[in-house]
Amino acid sequence: MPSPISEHTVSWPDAVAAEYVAKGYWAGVPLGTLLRAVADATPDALALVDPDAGVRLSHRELANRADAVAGRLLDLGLATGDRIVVQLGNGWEFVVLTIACLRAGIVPVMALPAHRRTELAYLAAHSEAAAIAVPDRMRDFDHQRLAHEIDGGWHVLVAGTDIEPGSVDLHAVCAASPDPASDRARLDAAAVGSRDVAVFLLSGGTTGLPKLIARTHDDYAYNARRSAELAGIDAGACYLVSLPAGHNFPLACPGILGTLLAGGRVVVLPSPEPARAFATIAAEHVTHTAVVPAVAGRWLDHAEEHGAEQVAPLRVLQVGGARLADELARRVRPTLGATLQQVFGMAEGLLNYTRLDDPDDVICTTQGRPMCPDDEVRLVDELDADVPAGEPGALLTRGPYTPRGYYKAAEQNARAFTSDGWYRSGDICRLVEGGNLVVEGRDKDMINRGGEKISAEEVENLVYRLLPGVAQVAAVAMPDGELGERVCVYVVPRPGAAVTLDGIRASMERTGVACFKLPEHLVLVDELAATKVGKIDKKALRADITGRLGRGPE
Ligand code: OOB
Repeated sequence: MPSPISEHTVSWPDAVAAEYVAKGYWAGVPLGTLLRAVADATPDALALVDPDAGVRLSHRELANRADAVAGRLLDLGLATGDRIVVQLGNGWEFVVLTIACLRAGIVPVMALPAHRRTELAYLAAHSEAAAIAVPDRMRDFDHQRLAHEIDGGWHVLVAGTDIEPGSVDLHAVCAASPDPASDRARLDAAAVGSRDVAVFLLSGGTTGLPKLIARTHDDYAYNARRSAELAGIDAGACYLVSLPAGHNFPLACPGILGTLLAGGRVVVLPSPEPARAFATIAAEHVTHTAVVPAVAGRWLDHAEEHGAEQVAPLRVLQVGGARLADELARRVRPTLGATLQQVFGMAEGLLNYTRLDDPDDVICTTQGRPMCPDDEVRLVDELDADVPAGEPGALLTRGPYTPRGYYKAAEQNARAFTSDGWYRSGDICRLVEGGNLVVEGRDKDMINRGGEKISAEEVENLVYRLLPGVAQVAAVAMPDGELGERVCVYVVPRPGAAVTLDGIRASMERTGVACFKLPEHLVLVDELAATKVGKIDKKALRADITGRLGRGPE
């Protein structure tokens, strides 16, 4: 039996929770019920489009499908409170399954398509998952095989055409039901509370493996609804998902959930490749979408080369996940004709947005301000004392959609949260006019590769474990024109050992790790720079690699 989720979560203090309810942030209604109500209000409006699969569902059809799926998951033996690892590509099945889970109170653990054995085995064990949902194959990788090999003692739900014995056919699970009314009655009776956990998001992570962030129905519904307001999403909006849908940004900022809650429609594409994305924006009249800075750059170049007629319907381009260069920001409106919205967010909660009617300077040079009047933000020095106004400091935050701790992680919580519940985001920010934040850097040991977060410690642990010829290793961010940063490893080899980049990458690939974590540059050294207290001096290493790259190939 999996342990009840509530035994391992950290809740908001009662008095604080009561205030969030009184102020209307927490609606007291589970997400699945909120979505069902939208379907009742605008049943015939289009809700979900998957051009690759030729699927177009109205709000009523989507809600009925989700209820049918929820019922079939319960029939399989899953129960309210159980966990299911969701590792699907961007397709209609992801959306239907996620809503089904919200309805039944089964908690999706949002894995990424890039995850491999190491990450999935950990997520399975840590969340005590009862099931996993995967594609049969994706980009030449056999996800179904791996899901069985991990042997989580779990149900393996497979989307695709090649369903092996022992797998559950996800398309059969997602088929329309002959009796939507009774599916619905069964789920309306499901015991899902608004303070219960709705989804598990993965932390970008600075420790060995990603931590699970338990987002409740109340806090996540607010996250999605308020984001929709600030992005100008209403029933007429059409939101394009092209980033991996399990990320917080495309899932609920406002993303899929915020758009559906507003009665709008969602279009899913497998990737943000510009030619396809532009054609889809034209064909489906997409009004809103979200990308990371690296993708924004590719879209701007594409529009400059091929024209921007196709993106005429696009009103708002949200960009977040990593720092957007001011120069790129300034090209968005003139080139794409859309309003830029900078989003500085985190799966742990706090979301900062530039407002659509902010002056261009604010939109182009800041990462916006907190979305909720009761988001608390402090910028502090090494001793946790507030820095003077306008000075850079480490960002701490609390608020109605920022949980007070990670799931089942007491030890990390002691480091990542203060004793009075502030989350240490690890970002170094400056407060500028109008309450806006500018992200200046970070004090966490993480590499931000085009918006995908990689824990340096995780890479280092893998290298130590897999390569006996390595005496010492340090993973650092190496600046990159295209992705912002890539993983670089500094290695002190053992005497006589030959350590190569290819060797490191091959060992990591063999053991099964998300491809984006593989180092892309190796520097062999005799010793690693150390700080006064004897720790590896990452700052010096980052400066060193920046200098080496500036000097060109050796
Ligand atoms: C988003 O969420 P995560 O959890 O993948 O990563 C959070 C971290 C932040 O702490 C910060 O270091 C970085 O990503 N970040 C940004 C940024 N947005 C996120 N750094 C600079 N400028 C920005 N605009 O990345 C995320 C979650 C929800 C919405 C948008 C992004």
